[in-house]
Amino acid sequence: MNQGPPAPAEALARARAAVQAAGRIVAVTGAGISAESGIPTFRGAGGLWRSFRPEDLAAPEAFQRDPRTVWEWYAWRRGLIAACVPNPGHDALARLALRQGHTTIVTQNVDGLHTRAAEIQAGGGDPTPAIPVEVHGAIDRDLCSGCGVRSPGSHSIEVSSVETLPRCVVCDALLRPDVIWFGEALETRVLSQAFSMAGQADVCLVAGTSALVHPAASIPLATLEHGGMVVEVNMEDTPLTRHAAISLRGSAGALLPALLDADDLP
Ligand code: BJW
Ligand code: ZN
Repeated sequence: MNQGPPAPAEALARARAAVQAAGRIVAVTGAGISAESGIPTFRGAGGLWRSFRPEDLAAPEAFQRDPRTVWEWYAWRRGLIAACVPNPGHDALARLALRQGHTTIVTQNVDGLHTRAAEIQAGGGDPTPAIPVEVHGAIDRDLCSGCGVRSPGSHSIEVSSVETLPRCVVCDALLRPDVIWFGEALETRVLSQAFSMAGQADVCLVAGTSALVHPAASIPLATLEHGGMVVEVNMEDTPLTRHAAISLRGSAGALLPALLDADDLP
């Protein structure tokens, strides 16, 4: 994988100093942090939206029109994600949250890799401080399209016809993956928690997101309004870059350990 140009040492040193001095930190992550685990991003070269149309797969109207095709895509992604493991970027964030105590991880990702990293890095201890706020849901969970009940998702979904798709045991309506599609509201409690944490943070560390999808893309702005700073880790510029006090260009898997793993950090 192209790791991009090396991050200038001076920017990295400034970012490390900012993290070190911060009382509260919020980390906002996107698909780029899981790219090095083998999970495709959405936009850019090799992104899912290069091969699939979001309006056919990630919209409630698509599910109403053709639930079989939507389930086919999500069953494929569930299998792909289940075979992936957290990478050094997830691990470094989990270690920071576990040792610092005032770090919140907010992720747009539905892949569950932050949670798996938290469990691994906690090493049998309590992973709770590193369990993320998942603003776009979780691909491994089902949501009833009728009564809204949630249940663990299956990995053996028969997608050959609508008749074989999973149904709710309570109301018999079709189940769907418990993720947020375009045009759907994010869960109020979850979104408030994300904005509240960002609004109290001294540093908002934004890693691997194109910062194009709202309202998640606005979460770092709450840190700026509070007087904190944004540190961005990405392979390329995004709409957030002009708001970032420090931009580190390169891969999250290389940069996050370099930024966060140090004996002298909190
Ligand atoms: C690396 C790297 C490496 C690569 N290291 N970096 C305001 C303005 C304009 C539009 C809107 C607006 N407000 C709302 C909208 C509409 C819409 C929207 O934002 N559209 C824009 C795209 C134009 N938003 C919505 O519809 C949202 N709902 C909503 O607003 O509801 C309002 C409402 C209120 C009340 C009642 C009813 C409605 C919902 C958005 C849901 C998004 N869903 C998806 C799919 C989730 C399920 C699934 O996975 O299947 O979420 S779309 C997809 O995009 C997914 C992601 O979470 C999300 C963000 O993508 P992300 O994570 O940023 O990934 P990429 O691929 O875009 O970027 C990867 C980045 O990583 C790149 O920058 C790379 O450079 C970088 N990278 N490798 C570091 N190794
Ligand atoms: Zn139901």
